[in-house]
This record gives sequence, structure tokens and C-alpha cells, in this order.
Amino acid sequence: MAVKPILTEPNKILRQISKSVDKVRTEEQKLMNDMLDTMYAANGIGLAAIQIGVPKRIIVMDISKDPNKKEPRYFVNPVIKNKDLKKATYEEGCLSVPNQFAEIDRPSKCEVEYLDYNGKKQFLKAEGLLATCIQHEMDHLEGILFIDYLSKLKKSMIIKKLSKLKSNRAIL
Ligand code: GNR
Ligand code: NI
Repeated sequence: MAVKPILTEPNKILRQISKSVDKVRTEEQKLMNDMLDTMYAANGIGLAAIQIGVPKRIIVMDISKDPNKKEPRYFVNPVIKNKDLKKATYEEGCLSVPNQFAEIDRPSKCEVEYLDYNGKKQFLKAEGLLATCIQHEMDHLEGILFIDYLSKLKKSMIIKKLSKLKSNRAIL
């Protein structure tokens, strides 16, 4: 159980393509525990392993509204089997793009095949925030951030702002 530092843009590590997990072992379960601690500590609803610098295809998520009722979800090697043609728009944020938000269109529903915390094969039909969040997290596994869907201008303004924040932090 440990809260890890979350990498923020711009950082090349976030652009890596994460590798499949051959088997869910104790090592991966420990990683999932740390990811969940890190996600809760940062008040996020999802986290991909690469956000704490580990290039494995692992995601944790908890979209429950009540902080007293934890509903953690674990996804190892998730694959999207089906996407709805209909799109839904959500105001997205990302723990790796701090304090920046933008409306992003994504398929409103999707079906995902994955391994759970115990390495058991699972199938999930997702819609609403769950569908949006899974797709946001699966983008992380490919090195994609939500700002990549914005215009070049909007994206470059956000990256500029975040770079400045980083250089200020280096001075202080
Ligand atoms: O905490 C998060 N909130 C969120 C809101 C709308 C769409 C996606 C997300 S995921 C984000 C946490 C995060 O960065 N996961 O990678
Ligand atoms: Ni994110």
C-alpha cells in the first residue's frame, strides 16, 4: 500500500505504449494496490499504470460517487470488443494534465474484455461515465492523452502552461 507520484505532461514516459501482462502475479496485484491508493489520494476516478511510470497494460477505476462506498475495479490487458457508433460528450480531466478540462466526444457505449485482480477473464458492457473513463484509461496504454483530441492551438497552450508550472517548481 503506497501512494506514488503521478507523472504529468510534458513527460515522454506518458507517451510510451504499455506492454501486455503475461500473468497476474503478486507483483501486479501489489502494483494495482498502489495504483488504487494513488488514485484515491489524488481524488481521481481512474488511473493507468503508466501514470506512475510503469508501462504495463493495467488500469484501476472507481466511479462510485460516495467516498464511503468504495467500488474499485481492476482491468488487466483490456481490449475493446465493440463500440457504439453514437458519441457522448464529457468534460474530461486527467491527473497527468493537472487542472485542465475539455469536452471530449467518445463512443457512448463499449464492451471490454480483460483480466480482473485475480487474473480471471471478464467481460463488461459499459456506458455513461464508466464507458468514457475506460476509453480515457485505455488511451493511456497507447500513450494518448485527452489533449491530443484538441486543436493544435488549444493543445499547445495547455502544454506551454504545464511546462511553465514545471520550470517554476524547479526554481522553488
Ligand atoms: O479523475 C479523472 N476524471 C475523469 C473525468 C472525466 C473523464 C476521464 C477522467 S479520468 C481522470 C483520472 C485520470 O487521469 N485517469 O487517467
Ligand atoms: Ni488520465
